[in-house]
Amino acid sequence: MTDPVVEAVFDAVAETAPAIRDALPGRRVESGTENPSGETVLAGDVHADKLLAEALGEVDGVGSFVSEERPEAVDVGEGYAVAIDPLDGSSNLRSNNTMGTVVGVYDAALPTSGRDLVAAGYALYGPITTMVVADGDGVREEVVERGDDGGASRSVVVDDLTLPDEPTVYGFGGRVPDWPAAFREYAREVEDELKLRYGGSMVGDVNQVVTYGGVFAYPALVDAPEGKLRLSFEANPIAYIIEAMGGASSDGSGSILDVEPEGLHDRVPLYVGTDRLIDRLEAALDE
Ligand code: FDP
Repeated sequence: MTDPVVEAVFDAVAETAPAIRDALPGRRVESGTENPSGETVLAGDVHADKLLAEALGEVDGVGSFVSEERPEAVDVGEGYAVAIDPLDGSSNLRSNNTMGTVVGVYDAALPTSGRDLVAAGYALYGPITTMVVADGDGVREEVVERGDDGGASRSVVVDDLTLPDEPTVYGFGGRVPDWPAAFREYAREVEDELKLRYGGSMVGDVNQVVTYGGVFAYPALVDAPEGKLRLSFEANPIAYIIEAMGGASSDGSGSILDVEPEGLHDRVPLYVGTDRLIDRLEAALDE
């Protein structure tokens, strides 16, 4: 049975999505601040973070709001810890390309492992606003539309989402010269088998894999063995969704969901997709 708190969390994310989109045109500029990972924050990131903090802070059963843009968790009551990447792929704001909001609902205070997730999802601000939600009932794709009352409506368009049997696409982040040799070799093989789909926002690129099957990676880099993506806000929620769809996730040696974090803003290499492609990746990195 659907957890009513999880439902309320995704209602709040859906209600916020039209306002996040509406505010983007005037917020393509730098905000003048850096986030806890040392990245320049755009005005769009700050605004999305503020709207989501307000909406999620009001959900009964949410105990803390934890954001990629904030150094500490914000205590908002008793219950789940909701971790948010408010505007994933926000460097696409200048070039007007896809972005999204990533959400993880943890039944434990953060930092904790992805095994404590009870649900995860993302909103995708593409030509259509969609939301992919994974919980105890499976994985669904929904379309989010503005409601007559100024809020939003959610309609399920695909129930019981699973990864296609035959993989079609791949998307790998980072610069090729910065990839370790073993990953470069794996990528060369994959290039012969699949089509490149890379747009520079994790949510958009993962949604290509969700739709067509394949593999997405932001790998370990030679000078950044932890890669770029944040475990609690990005990697865990995406790994939870892909595993719930019958796919696999990895940090290079095992499921992302088994990674034990040391800090709230830990980074981790992320490899997700069709299980046999992830098995091959782990074998290639192990050689
Ligand atoms: P962004 O910095 O634009 O927010 O971690 C965030 C992220 O985008 C991911 O969405 C994306 O996959 C990755 O970084 C892109 O990084 P590169 O610009 O280094 O390719």
